[in-house]
Amino acid sequence: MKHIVNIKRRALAANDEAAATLRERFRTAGALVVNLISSPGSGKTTLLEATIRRLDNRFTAAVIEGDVATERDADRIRALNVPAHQVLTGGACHLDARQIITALETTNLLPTDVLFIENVGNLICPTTYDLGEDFKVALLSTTEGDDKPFKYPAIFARAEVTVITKIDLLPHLPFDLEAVLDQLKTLNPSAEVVQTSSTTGEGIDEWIELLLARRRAKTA
Ligand SMILES: Nc1nc2c(ncn2[C@@H]2O[C@H](COP(=O)(O)OP(=O)(O)OP(=O)(O)O)[C@@H](O)[C@H]2O)c(=O)[nH]1
Ligand SMILES: [Mg+2]
Repeated sequence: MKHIVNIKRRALAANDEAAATLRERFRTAGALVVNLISSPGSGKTTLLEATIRRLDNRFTAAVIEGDVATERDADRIRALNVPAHQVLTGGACHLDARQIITALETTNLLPTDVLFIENVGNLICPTTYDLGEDFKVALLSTTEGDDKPFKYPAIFARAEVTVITKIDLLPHLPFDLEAVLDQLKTLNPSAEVVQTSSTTGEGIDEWIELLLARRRAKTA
């Protein structure tokens, strides 16, 4: 058991080193880098599509997609004329910093104003892997249930921003929005919370403005 713990610690230390290299590279490029983390199907790629469609040249975007299999998510982004690189983990439940370095070497993603990294659909594994990002964004969809922040506290405590997605479905679901907001406040009092619907467009401008403000703060 002690042996396994040591191996995990060494892997995380190696990842931190690669993430520091990435962070410097992103700083030089002037790119805001956002690591999107949520369970499968909560709406990460759809939020990126809705964001790109509504951008109106407010910033340039590029995307790194992480999945166990298929190029489907990268293809969805490329269909909107935004550069995208697909990382295939072949089974691993998270992205690591070395995969991001390889993605940057393989595909022209920089310079860009905002680089989105859509992590592998999973609320647990991606949480501890630094990808050199400016901040993590947790997504929680209304269809997942209103008990999830307290059941998966690590990601909601670490994410500087939580996006509650599929807000258009609220009238049809037993989802206690106030209870979720209370849980988020307990886990991370300073986190920003945005409510979005990629179907109706609700909250997408607020999300874009949040990204713009954070990029301005980074490059000021
Ligand atoms: N009603 C509604 N459906 C949504 C919304 N956002 C996403 N969906 C639907 O949710 C499903 C999953 O969306 P994706 O964006 O593929 O989810 P994902 O988080 O990228 O999934 P993985 O990449 O597999 O982890 C799709 O059928 C979307 O159409 C929304 O705001 N409202
Ligand atoms: Mg996706």
